[in-house]
Amino acid sequence: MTGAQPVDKNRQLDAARVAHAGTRLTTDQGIPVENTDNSLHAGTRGPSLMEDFHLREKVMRFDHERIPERVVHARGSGAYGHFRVYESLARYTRADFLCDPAASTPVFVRFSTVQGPRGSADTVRDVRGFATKFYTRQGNFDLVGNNMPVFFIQDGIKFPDVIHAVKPEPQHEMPTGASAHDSFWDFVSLQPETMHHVIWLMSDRAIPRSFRTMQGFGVHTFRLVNADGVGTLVKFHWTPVAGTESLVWDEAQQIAGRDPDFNRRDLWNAIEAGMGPEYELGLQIIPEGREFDFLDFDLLDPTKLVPEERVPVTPVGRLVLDRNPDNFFAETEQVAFCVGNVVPGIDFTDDPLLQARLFSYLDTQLTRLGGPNFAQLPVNRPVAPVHHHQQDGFGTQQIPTGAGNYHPNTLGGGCPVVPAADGGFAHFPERVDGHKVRRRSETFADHYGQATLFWNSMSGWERAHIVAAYQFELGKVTRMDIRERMVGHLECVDHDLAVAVAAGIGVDEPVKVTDNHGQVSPALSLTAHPGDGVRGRSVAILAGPGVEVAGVVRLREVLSARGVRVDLLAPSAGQLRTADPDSTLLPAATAMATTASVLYDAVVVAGGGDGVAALASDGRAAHFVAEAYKHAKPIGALGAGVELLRRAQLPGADGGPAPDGAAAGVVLQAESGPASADFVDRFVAALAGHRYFQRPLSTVVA
Ligand code: HDE
Repeated sequence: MTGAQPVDKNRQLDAARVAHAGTRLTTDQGIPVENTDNSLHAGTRGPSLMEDFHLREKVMRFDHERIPERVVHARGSGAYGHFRVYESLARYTRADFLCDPAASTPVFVRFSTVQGPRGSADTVRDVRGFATKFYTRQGNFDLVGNNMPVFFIQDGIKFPDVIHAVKPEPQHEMPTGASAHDSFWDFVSLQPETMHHVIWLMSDRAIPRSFRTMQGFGVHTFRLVNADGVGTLVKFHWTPVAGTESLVWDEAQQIAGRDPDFNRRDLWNAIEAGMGPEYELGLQIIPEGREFDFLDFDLLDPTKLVPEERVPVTPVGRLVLDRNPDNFFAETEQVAFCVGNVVPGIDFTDDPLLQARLFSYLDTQLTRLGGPNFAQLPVNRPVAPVHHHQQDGFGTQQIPTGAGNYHPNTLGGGCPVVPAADGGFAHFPERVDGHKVRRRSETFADHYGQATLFWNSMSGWERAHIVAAYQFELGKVTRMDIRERMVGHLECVDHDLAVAVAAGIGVDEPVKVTDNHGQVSPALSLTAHPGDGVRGRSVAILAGPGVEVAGVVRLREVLSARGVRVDLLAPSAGQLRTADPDSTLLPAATAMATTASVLYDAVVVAGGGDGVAALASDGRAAHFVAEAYKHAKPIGALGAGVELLRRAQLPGADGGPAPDGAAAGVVLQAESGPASADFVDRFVAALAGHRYFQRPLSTVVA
């Protein structure tokens, strides 16, 4: 402990907040401006004058608005929140914020994609960053993780290679926000250690429905150290309270065009609606003495996870995100995460990827944020007091006072002091010896076993999506030798997987060379984390003029009360004419043309003969329903609304024999009138189920 009192990060930020309400326009120097619409020129048609300091300052400031974007993770969205540990973890760590269940630690979290630039779409197939800055009383702790528990490479020296390969190709800077191109797969096919992470990337984990519904992982093995100096190895896990949910690929691609800000908007809106996301922090705890218990992989190898069935995840605390930033640039863009920001009680391991990161994050901020004083930016500033003899440089915002800017000193009263005992960060005195070598450990040698474990642990629909993703990505690779090499690697993962992928990309069926080890880790499936209901989902109610109000109102009430966003969509915007006397009960409708089924989690067709006839005569409504069905989403229909499902040609909706699974997630009420309690219950249950991949064709098109 530093002895510091807790400081509210939000209050600290007040010092930097500027409000313009009631103010007058000035220059940067505070000089009142007389006119900002016309530059100063000699005569109304004459040349501009050099002395126009307002023009020159205004344009100069504009010219320099951009700073270099992050070389990776450029596209991001941030939010503030707080974290609290459930019970003291003093047994394992002396990190104050992990030992005090009464302490609420302020945090800033930034979610991101990796490949695309700042303005790229949210829903591309990619890894998502999940970086958390804890402003603890002992200084900042940055947990800079991803939404997948493993990484592409084992050694940080390969990071520039994997990133060059996945980023747009240098000759033409294409493609944006995609790994489906030659250079990525060329690299991957030559670097077998990538196989485990790549199969995660081909899974639906790479297209999360929302930042609210994805897991986070610290990836590396870290070390906690308690007050007695005893170390414990840990893996960090974030588990979303809302459950793990993803989009389907066809939908993700469409959203990239319809609403490239889909995930960012979802996070912002959820927080504005008071329904910010929550995540549970969990630890896989491995005593130092058990480091070598895992004979099939090395805890220092970041391409490997520790199966939860072998070391369970212990829930230790909860993170809540509840406040949007005031300004995107000042906060979300300027936040600087550094893997080396750890507090006493949290330490590193010799994972060679982690070790390289310890250099990179500090270094990259110099270019991105223009100098060494980035820790003084409001979003980066610790709530713990900061005192040292580091000084000067671009953009310093502090005014050090007094003498003695060195240590030791007497001119400054010896301050700031380094106390002989207590408190300071002491690195874990791990014993190290060995020869200087550029070689990987033999214990890092297996590149396929955990890719097989992941494949074995998937449900049927998850496997179908993985095969389709490999086919899509490799199908875009122009070089046949790269496709063939990849099928060779997949054969080492699983024969059926390799055969299925090869069949879609024009590569000969591979000869069986490997026996699948048959091991499974159920926790790896998306289905393992079902979440806590329907909060945060969105439902479109389709209605036309002549809609039966009674059907819609109750459903809307129940859904809204459960935190579901309900939008009324109609052929044209505005107040709908209704079949009932009380039309005021309906909100103004949004025009269907301005939105799409891919932007909703579910759709309900309202009843009322005239209304449904109007919808049926507008091709968009049937398309809306058919597309939602294809994407395996819950569908409801009330009274005459059932007719639209027939128009949309949903399997079985014409009254004929329904193929197996066709009715899954489809909730109907044949009678007109109010939505019955039974209908509402069944629809809410269907909505909680999220997707119905047992429907015929859905896994193929998705
Ligand atoms: Fe990063 N990474 N990374 N990374 N990373 C950056 O830092 C780097 C790695 C991750 O929202 C950069 O400030 C190297 C693993 C996230 O601001 C840069 C290596 C994991 C973010 C950098 C890795 C990550 C970054 C770019 C291999 C998951 C976004 C700008 C040794 C555990 C943080 C910046 C934010 C950002 C380097 C590997 C996650 C260049 C050299 C493994 C979430 O410093």
